[in-house]
Amino acid sequence: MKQSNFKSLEKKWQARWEKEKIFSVSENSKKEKYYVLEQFPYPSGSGLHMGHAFVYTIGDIYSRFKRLNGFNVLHPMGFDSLGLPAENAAIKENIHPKKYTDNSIKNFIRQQKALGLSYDWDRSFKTHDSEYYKWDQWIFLKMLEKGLVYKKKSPVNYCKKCDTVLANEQVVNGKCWRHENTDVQIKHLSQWYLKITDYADELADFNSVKEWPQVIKKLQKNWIGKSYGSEIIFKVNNKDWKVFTTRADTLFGVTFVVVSAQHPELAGLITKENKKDVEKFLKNLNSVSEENLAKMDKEGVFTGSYAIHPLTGDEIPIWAGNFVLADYGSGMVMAVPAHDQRDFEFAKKYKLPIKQVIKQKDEKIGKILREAYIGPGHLRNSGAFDGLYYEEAKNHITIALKKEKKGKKTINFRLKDWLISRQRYWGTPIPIVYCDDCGKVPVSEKELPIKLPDKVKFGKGNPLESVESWIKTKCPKCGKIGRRETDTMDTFVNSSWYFLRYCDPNNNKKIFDPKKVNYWNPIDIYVGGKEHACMHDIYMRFYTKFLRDLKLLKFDEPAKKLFVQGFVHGEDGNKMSKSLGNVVDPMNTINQYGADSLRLFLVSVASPDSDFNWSEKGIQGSFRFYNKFVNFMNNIKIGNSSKRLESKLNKAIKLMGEDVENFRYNLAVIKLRALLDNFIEEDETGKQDVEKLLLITSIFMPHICEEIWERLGNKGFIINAKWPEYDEKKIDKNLEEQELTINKTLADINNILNLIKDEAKNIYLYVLPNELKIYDQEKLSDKLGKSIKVFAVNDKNKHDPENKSKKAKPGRPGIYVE
Ligand code: ANZ
Ligand code: ZN
Ligand code: ZN
Repeated sequence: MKQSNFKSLEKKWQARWEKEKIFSVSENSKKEKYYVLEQFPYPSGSGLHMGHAFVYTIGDIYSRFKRLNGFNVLHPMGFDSLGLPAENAAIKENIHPKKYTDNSIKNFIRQQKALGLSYDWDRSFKTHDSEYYKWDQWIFLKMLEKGLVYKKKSPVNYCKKCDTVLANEQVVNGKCWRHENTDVQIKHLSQWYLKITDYADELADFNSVKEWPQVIKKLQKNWIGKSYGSEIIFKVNNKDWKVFTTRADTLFGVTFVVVSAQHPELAGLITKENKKDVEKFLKNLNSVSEENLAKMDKEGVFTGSYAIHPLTGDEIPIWAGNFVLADYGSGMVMAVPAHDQRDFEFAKKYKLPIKQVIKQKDEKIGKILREAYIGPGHLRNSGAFDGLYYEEAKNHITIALKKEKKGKKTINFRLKDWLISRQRYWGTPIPIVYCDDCGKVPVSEKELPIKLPDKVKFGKGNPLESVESWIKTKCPKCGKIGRRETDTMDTFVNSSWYFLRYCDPNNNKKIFDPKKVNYWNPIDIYVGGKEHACMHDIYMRFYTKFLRDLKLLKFDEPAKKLFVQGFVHGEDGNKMSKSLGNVVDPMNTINQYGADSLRLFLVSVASPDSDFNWSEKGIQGSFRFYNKFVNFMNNIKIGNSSKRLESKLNKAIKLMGEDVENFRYNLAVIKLRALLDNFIEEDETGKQDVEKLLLITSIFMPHICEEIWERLGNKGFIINAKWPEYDEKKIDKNLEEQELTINKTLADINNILNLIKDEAKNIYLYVLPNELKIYDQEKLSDKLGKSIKVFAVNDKNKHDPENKSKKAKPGRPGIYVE
């Protein structure tokens, strides 16, 4: 076997894995199940990029590790193939999105196979297959049945470039998530929503996803934004206007209320005298995103109306303001300028009264506030509640309000319902028919799937709107001709439940067999990107809870553990991008160095959860290791292993197992490299020990290990063998400690050499007499590349002009250089 034939060798093993369906699994197994999943890709025309190769390698190593450790491992792959990028790309290249997508998927599969990924390909599917999206539609109908789907007209985010509306989650700093330079516009449109907020409380509870990374939980927590507070009623012209506040204790400090400039009932508050002013204000208003609420200039205008304070009965002026969100709480706030900075700025600007109701420590009465006081304190200026500590007062005041039916405790969420309407072609059709007589009518389950029509014209607007023959259909209720909904669903709908379909991918009677799904799920380890924290990761949790409530699932959360991988940047440290010319194509690398070397390189630079830069030197280093490994195996002399090697091997098996289990692949690779050197240093090695080395290497470099495994006379695949057990008794602790001591000493010497800029010719070590046998003069000189003389401290003939031997301590020799 020559080193250079890695190409044919990798192809050979990929073909054999495929032919013998090595990675296909079933529920009928005595082994314990384990579900490893990497987020499935959107199959773009440009094929696999290095980031994909990285994520899949991370999952693949884990999957192989668990298999070798005796688990029944499900490791599937599919394609998230609906969505706007495919439609845009197809338009650009003037081919049909279906053709474009199918071609891309073929290419993707070829590349994934070239990486040696251990997928059960029989379970693969693509979401643009109507046999898949049929079940998106089915879930939609089920949600509709349970009151979790509605259509409403409201101000929505719209991206000109995407030519469609966006979900709240898809707006980042006021810009489109796909078009970083495009401001999102506000349009008033009637759109379909999924009521994810019904699950807000459960989604904000992370007890059953304790093992998810802290960062993800924190991002989700902020996004869901659970606030405990009170709802307080202010009467306006005898109508109830509610406000949401987290500071009921400041109720007596309210000096005005502010209603959102976008509030649908604002018009009813504007008096004749103020109409002109308000209109002028509204005309000049810019749309506000939540993130810059704190920074922006607070502006407003008096409406002319007054609200009645629920406890004092005072008349409180009502203003319209740009810093109040229409869709948070009730869209109106009670303003307490003394204790809220936004209100403070507003009051200063419009010369509104400021009334302090929380006493500051060491407060000088009458001192003018320079900014709002938001700290703790006791109440004052608050009637019967004076003297109460503010936290307590929240409760007391709310209870008092409740007695008079003027308020109550409540919880508010920042999370909004999920806007799923998209005015584009390449998505799941929404199964609704509009009938003049019956209104919005759901299609019956029997009619599913509502397939996308093939023949459409791309150009301006939603292509579906032009397909009259598809739009015109019988009303499912009365049979008269009605019109199909032309909005399609957000693609995140497709990925919200795909992990379940892998468990029963070909079921054409049901969404899936619950028995199969409940066997494999929840996912044991889910590998994916941090950017999905507040989108896919939350949607998937929502769908899981909904399907559980339909009694289809027996678990509450989709994944026990989530592993968030880092980014692979270009050699220059920038994000890989065509315009920077720093893109490295995994296929080129595979052709040049082989998949085994690429896989090894991807996990050896850094811990897989941190970012790292591509490095040509690095991949060459991995390739060198590969060749060293092959060389060693080619020239191996089978015999008996030394005690030293056995110690090294057992220790490596133990530690590498722990490293891999905890995703410290980079540390495992360091140990693997050292272990190979230990093997190479020996004259001969036991056959079983070589096999153990192969087994632990095979999770990183599966192809070459299968090859050598077979050559050593093993029947069957290495992936069907067992991860070696280690024998603690064979680990020689003394030896390990001695080597550690020697390495420390060498590091000390190197430090000294660095200090004196390496001009030394001779190095002398003074060691305690009982340690003399540890410090092998020859080996040390070899390792350092300089001559070293070792003396016992009590050696009368030693050369020691500066009396450094006095400095020797156990495990820490005295050092002299000249
Ligand atoms: C009075 C008050 C006094 C407030 C005070 C704060 C400090 P979180 O924690 O994010 O839930 N608020 C309520 N509805 C709002 C809306 N639609 N747009 C903008 N702000 C709104 O914030 C709750 C607080 O945000 C509420 O408590 C309210 O101001 C404001 F010294 O009420 B507070
Ligand atoms: Zn966009
Ligand atoms: Zn009808």
